[in-house]
Amino acid sequence: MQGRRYEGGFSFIEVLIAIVLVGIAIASLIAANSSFTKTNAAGTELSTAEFLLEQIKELTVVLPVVDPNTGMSTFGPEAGETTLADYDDLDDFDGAVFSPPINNYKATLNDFAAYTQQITVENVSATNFEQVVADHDSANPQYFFRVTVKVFYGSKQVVSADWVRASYEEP
Ligand SMILES: [Ca+2]
Ligand SMILES: [Ca+2]
Repeated sequence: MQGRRYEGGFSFIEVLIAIVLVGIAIASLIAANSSFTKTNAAGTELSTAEFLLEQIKELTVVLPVVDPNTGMSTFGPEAGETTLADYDDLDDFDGAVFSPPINNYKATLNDFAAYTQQITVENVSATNFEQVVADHDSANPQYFFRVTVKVFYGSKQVVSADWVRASYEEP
């Protein structure tokens, strides 16, 4: 009796089980592929945002912390500095929003128009960089500046980084 079962080939139940197993395998392959695609897209978004953050860092790191002409008398763009091309010190970038983003030569990157760079420059306490103090406070001058750059994809923040720079200019 046992021999006969194998001679007769696969039973209907066996074929059904095989079909179900193959179906499950295909479905999980498709699911794995789609989650890989999603992960990959998130990776591209992250590396693009990090690149755009780095552009701001490279652009501002070569600029003096306070204006070469007016020193600490103005926080933000000086009078007459109305466009990005005029910005010549770090605090000129306080509150700047670039959408489309810019590169380290101040050129607009239209290919990344979905991204936005947002920059904040703040005076921080010399003894605690987490403590924000008044901008260019002449009564209690602080020489440390914290730069925060956030990069958004649409309205979603993708990356954020901050660093501290010091000015040794007289207030
Ligand atoms: Ca300036
Ligand atoms: Ca300035």
